[in-house]
Parts: sequence; C-alpha cells; structure tokens
Amino acid sequence: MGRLVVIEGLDGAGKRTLAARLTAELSAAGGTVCSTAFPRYDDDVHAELARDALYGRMGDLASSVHAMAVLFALDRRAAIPALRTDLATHDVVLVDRYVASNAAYNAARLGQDAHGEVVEWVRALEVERFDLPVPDHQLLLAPPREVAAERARARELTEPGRERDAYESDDALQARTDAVYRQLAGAGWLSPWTVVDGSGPDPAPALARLLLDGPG
Ligand code: FDM
Repeated sequence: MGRLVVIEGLDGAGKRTLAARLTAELSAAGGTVCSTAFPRYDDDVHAELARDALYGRMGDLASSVHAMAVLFALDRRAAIPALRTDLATHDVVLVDRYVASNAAYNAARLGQDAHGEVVEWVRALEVERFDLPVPDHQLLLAPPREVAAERARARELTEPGRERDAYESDDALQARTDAVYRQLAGAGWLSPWTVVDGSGPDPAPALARLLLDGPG
C-alpha cells in the first residue's frame, strides 16, 4: 500500500514546483509516484461549480462557507476510487491540496472563535462520513510572505490579465489562512506534518528520503 502525501499552502507558495521536484527525487530513488491535484476543475462538476462561484458566476453561492466546503468535499469524494487504485499501485501518491485546504480556508473565512468547530466539521464530513483516505504525511509549503508576494508579482508579469479568484484577491483571508495552516501543522492534524520554508535550498532531496524511509 502506497503512502498518501499531501502538499498544502497558499496560492503562489510553489506547490506545483515542489510536486514536480519531489516526483523527480522519489523516482530517482526508485520509488513509483503518481500525482494529482484538487480541485479537479476539468473532471468534476462540483469543482467546476466551486470555480464558477469563486469567480462570481454563481450568484451568492460563494458567500456560504459551508456550501463551498461541501462542493470541494464532493469533488474529493468522487475521486476516492481512483485514489485507492493509485495507492494500491504506487509507493507514493502525491496530492496538491486535499482536505486541509478545506479546513484552513473555511476556518479562516469565519471568526477565530469558529475555527475549531469548522476544522472538526470538515474532518467529520470528509474523513468519517465520506471515508476519504487519510494522508500519511502532509507538507505545508510556507515561504516568507515577501517571497510569496514576489512570486505573485512575477506571475502577474508572466500571465498578464490572469484573473484572481475571490480568495486569492483577499489579502486578509490569505494571512488568516496561513495562520490556520500553521496551527493544523503544529497540531499534527490527521497526520504528521513537515513545514517547508520554500525560500532556502531545494528541499526535495531530503523530503524524498523522509517520505520513502522516515516515520509518519
Ligand atoms: N480550496 C481548495 C478550498 O477552500 N477547499 C478545498 O478543498 C480546496 C481543494 O479554493 F483558494 C480553496 C483554495 C483556493 C481555492 O483552489 C481554489 P486553487 O488551488 O487555487 O485552484
């Protein structure tokens, strides 16, 4: 049975780059790897609806924290058979965003007092009710804010006119989400976590060793 490894982080944290580097390192070490990403905008109607809502094309839908969380959760629920097959046939299944995205963003959307309740509600819905495979290890990619801001500026230059969704364009929400992510990682929510400060040297070789040999 393979290990389910999740990469989490804010928009612009560099999750895709880390996934590609980790895939290369894990393969070079002789491991079989496959990767996937949520939301699956092109493959699932719930993800498609969530995207439309994030771009203001679904009336007031995005204003409901729970409705948005349910859409993202249903996207993952529909992916369970494929995830189980991938886990049965690979050493590592690498996932870009998973259930912790739902916990972090939706807790951050509500006041501090509701954080614990929302995080637990997401866990009960996705892990208990939907029986989603639980991650074996989660990586929080959390570069210093200046590095993330610099990347965002570079992205504006390379992808001019790229629209930002409702969450991405809300700086206060991003800062609160960063804080919830760090709490989830600190508490070891659902699995052991490793926090990666993407500003230093390439973390992929050490992470690949940890994921193939290490505990958790
Ligand atoms: N998001 C993503 C959630 O709120 N819950 C989830 O389960 C997932 C997978 O949706 F702001 C948020 C995170 C982000 C937005 O995701 C769109 P991408 O990865 O930026 O497309």
